[in-house]
Amino acid sequence: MTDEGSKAAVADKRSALIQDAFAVLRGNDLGASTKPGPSLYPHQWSWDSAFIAIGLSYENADRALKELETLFAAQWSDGRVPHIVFNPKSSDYFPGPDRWDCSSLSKAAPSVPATSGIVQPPVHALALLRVWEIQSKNQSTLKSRFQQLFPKVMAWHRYLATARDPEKMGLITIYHPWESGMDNSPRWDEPLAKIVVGKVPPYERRDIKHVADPSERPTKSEYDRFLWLVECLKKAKYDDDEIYKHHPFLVKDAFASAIFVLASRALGTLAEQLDRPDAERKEIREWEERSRSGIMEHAWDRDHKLALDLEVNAGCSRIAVSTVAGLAPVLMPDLDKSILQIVAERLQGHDFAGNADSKYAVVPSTTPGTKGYHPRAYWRGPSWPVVDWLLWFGLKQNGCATNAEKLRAANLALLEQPNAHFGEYFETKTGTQLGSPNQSWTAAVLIDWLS
Ligand code: 2M8
Repeated sequence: MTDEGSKAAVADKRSALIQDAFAVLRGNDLGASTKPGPSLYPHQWSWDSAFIAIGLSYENADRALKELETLFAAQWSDGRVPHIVFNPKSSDYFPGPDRWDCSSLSKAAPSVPATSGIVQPPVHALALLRVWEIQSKNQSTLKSRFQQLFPKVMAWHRYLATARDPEKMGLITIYHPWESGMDNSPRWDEPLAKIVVGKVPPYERRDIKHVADPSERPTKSEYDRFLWLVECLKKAKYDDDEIYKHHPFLVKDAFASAIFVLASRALGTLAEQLDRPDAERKEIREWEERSRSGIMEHAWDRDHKLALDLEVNAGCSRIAVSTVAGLAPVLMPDLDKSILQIVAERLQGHDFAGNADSKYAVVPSTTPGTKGYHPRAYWRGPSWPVVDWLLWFGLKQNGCATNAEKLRAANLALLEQPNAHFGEYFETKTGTQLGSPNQSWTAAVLIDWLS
């Protein structure tokens, strides 16, 4: 085949893949929101919907905004955005709305729709800005919808900057591994091991019925801990002050905090575009700056060359585990050049994308060989394309175009494999698709990468 011919073949293959990705999003469409996966995840998930909105915005701005509007319609009156908004038509997920019991325990929770009582990483402002930019030609028509969403996203950031950071360290405290989005990461093994599990009401797991190999999912003992933490949050009636007094799992999440920096920058840009008052812009700048310094001062570990999480209940000591979350500084815009160089080298090095055993130069969720590493288990080793998308975005915005392109190319090669099926995650050694196939956020980031 000539050069021209092979270029055209690649272009054809990619445009077919984009169409397949849109078909995944349509297949998971619940009408006004999108489920993360066809059967494993039947409700709306907070950070999934942000990525999904980005993907949708290439085809349908109205539907992309609807995705975020639906999520924010379920926002609590204290500003928190719940990690799950339950789809009343599905009962095939555990823990469901009855187990969370939010609206009867907390006045801040909406009674309809039913939601969970915890949060996920705050990528939403970044998504909103991307939708705004992707739809640059339709901004005047769409502006009023952005104006309506804006104060809700402000309230969300304010909640995180206050209730979730009472120490004003610039680092967001999470109450549950599910809040990190990296549920079963070895990042949480140490704090979880210290928890004395009390009486957990009986339960039946649904997740293990929906995956080919249940051993890839969290173990029974991990699930008991997850559910015990839910019981503790219920006992505190989801009240942040109460939770802070006694909760057995309080961790300053470095990755979520870096996302907060990135998202606050995006929110600031939107504030300008939407002519928001100066006082709001100032508040946003303060959030960004406080978290930026907090990460470098408290989480950045010079010896490990990684940002580490802090265990509040252990005097804010650092949890030294080598996972993808340690690369968090790269998500912060205008990162100091010397730190950027260190993090970019770490990212491309043997602990991460440069691992000699990997089939594609994608980033493992946990460094191979680390205590708690498992090549096929949930957040313990496999690579998540959506996380690589965030790292790619961080590299790009910090001027590391070549490294960013390497990461994008590796992910595209992975996702173009005939058996990739828009997998939720992938084994790095073999490139095997794991978890749920047709995962919405994988389709969404592929659309963004190829559009
Ligand atoms: C996974 O989390 C849920 C609990 O929230 C689960 O395991 O059931 C995580 O990968 C999380 O980051 C993601 O948002 C969710 C849906 O894709 O699945």
